[in-house]
Amino acid sequence: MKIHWQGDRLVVAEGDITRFEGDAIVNAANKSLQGGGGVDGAIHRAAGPELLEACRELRRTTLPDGLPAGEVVLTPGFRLPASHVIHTVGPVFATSEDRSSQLADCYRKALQLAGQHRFTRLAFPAISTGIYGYPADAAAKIVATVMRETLPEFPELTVTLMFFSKADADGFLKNASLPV
Ligand code: AR6
Repeated sequence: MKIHWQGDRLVVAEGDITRFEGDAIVNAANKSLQGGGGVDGAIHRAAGPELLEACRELRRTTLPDGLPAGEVVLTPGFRLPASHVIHTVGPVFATSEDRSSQLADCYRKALQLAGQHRFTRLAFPAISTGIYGYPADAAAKIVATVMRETLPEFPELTVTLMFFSKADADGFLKNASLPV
């Protein structure tokens, strides 16, 4: 599944992000950076205990209070096929407050970090749309906007949006309003 946009630089795929071979995968982590369920748990299991140790080292040094929503931090990928993990924390969905800018920040700052490191292949999961409850249709529109705005700044980067099911990938394509 490909969106022919920006010269095939945005790919929509179905699969397990822990199998992605590239410079980095993005982890939908939580503030503690100590692992969790969902894609975070899968990434920690596949990367091995060295990843948790690297995250603990971040907590001991640069991030004593944890990683705020919308921020990003880089670690090696250890036993993953991907060389690095960009950890980010999506917003917990709330009807009482618009947290779309935090979700946009996760994607934008991950792209910027990848660009700074001259990465060429990066994969994202559907941040916040699982345990954190963000509606997938609203998230799709935010992701599409960030990609449209930010990807042109990093011409060497190819981005894969990795959905866990075909239904999720199809839902994204329906809501994203990107040219197919
Ligand atoms: N590959 C690709 N996508 C996946 C995988 C996988 N291996 N596993 C799950 N997904 P979630 P969140 C999809 O809940 O909503 C953790 O406990 C899943 O189907 O992983 O940001 C953290 O520690 C969904 O579409 O992340 C936090 O506490 C998407 O990934 C909290 O969950 C995101 O679902 C973060 O919640």
